[in-house]
Amino acid sequence: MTNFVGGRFLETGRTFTKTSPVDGSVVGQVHEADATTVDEAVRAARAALDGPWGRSSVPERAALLRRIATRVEERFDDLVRAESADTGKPLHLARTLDVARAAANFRAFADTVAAHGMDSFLTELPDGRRALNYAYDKPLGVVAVIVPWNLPLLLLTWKVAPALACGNAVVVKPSEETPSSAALLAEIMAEAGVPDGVFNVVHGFGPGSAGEFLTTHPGIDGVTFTGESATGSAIMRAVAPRVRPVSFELGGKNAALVFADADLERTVDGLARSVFTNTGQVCLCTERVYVQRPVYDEVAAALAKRAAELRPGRPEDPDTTFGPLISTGHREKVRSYYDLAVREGARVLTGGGVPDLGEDLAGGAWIEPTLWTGLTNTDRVVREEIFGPAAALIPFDDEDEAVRLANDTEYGLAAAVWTSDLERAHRVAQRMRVGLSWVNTWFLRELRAPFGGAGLSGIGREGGTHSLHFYRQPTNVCVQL
Ligand code: NAD
Ligand code: 6OD
Repeated sequence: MTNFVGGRFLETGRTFTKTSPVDGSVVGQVHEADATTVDEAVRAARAALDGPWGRSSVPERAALLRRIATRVEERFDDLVRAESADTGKPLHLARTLDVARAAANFRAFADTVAAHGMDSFLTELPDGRRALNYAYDKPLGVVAVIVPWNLPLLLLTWKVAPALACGNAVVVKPSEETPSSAALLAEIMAEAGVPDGVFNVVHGFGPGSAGEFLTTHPGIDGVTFTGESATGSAIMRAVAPRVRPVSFELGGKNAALVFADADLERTVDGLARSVFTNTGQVCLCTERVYVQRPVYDEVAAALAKRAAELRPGRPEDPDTTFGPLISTGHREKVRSYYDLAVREGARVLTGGGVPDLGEDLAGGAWIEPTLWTGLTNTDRVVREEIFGPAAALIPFDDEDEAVRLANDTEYGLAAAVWTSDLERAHRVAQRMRVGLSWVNTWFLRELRAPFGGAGLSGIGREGGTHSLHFYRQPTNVCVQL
């Protein structure tokens, strides 16, 4: 896999090996961008902004985004295979979640930008002077886009689509764990007619590699980042000397609140999805399940049954419902939390270890879906983000206690409230200190709604016009009449 700079596919002479988390086999060699390559990418982006792209109109850009979406759909199966090869996720998940959303992201932001107007004011001063004030939108400029490995294409396009819609040029750094779909997207961009330099891809790692070279480059005008909170903090420090804006979607330690009046079948179904989807590697996944005491045992038993029914296996097997973690390195982190939970006094309801899936998959990053009881909010496994298929079930007695427990975290990304009491649903959803509260559902997305987090979970909001706020610089023009 090569870098994509100024419309050219670039080898760098230094490669790293991407391996499959399914069985440890080689997926491919990736050309790591050095400081010179990153510099070329930033310069190519700047040159694009100084050329015709910098004067492009909103209808032209909206049409381009729709062409990209169409091309994504035409190369749908290639993208599904690439995404699944890097992550090990079941093909059907890559199809229905990741790649479907990539096309949807481009269409959604084509619509959003086309419908978006600008502020204007007729100013009338007491001394009789009158003026027309309007806000003229300019792009932010050269935007660094840095994304993680869990939903690689979904998260990358969620940023690139609004950035291009607003007329920016981007330098994208995908995760070192998931270079393949970004490499394919570079081909798609060229095929769709995106001008040279508008979309650039540099591969590599974070510190001492492409990530750091990009965030410390003086030519970037802002950074949009999705990943760990600690990485966000490092990126803030990197851009601080030049005071560049950042947009951050960071980690989570999301709570589900299950009230005794909930439809329990639907609730357990939703909980199973929210704890185990993508092997728990979605920032929105539930890792804390607070259950009202009268239904606690019933919910715990039903959820454990759902965990036991998950079927690990190769991504192309239609019966597979559960993939591996992203890497054996990440598995070590998740496993250390499994061990810590036991030391902290957890009762392991199900899972808790590494499964034996036979010789064929022995080189993979497999882990068991896991549920614990017996933990409290003071335990580290209940406070720190694990980013794996594991959750602690904790009982509560009344609404106030549930809200207090759920909000007792430094994170603030998402919550899910399960209840059939309409007033309670709204009341509790609004009391959650998060960017997004779901009621009786999970990961149901409206792409125009604000998306983001409070506290350690991020800075800013994405989605619809909220994304436009980061990627545009409104300039006030005041005309005396
Ligand atoms: P990560 O922070 O380790 O890496 C994310 C990206 O940042 C990668 O491309 C990596 O190479 C790069 N990077 C790492 N250090 C860097 C540095 N010092 N400078 C510049 N770039 C650097 O995150 P990850 O392990 O890839 O992803 C998992 C994390 O992402 C979890 O914490 C998860 O909650 C979070 N996440 C959040 C959201 C959200 O929307 N809030 C979405 C997905 C994932
Ligand atoms: O759905 C989205 O738009 C989004 N940003 C999801 C993030 C998922 C985190 O892993």
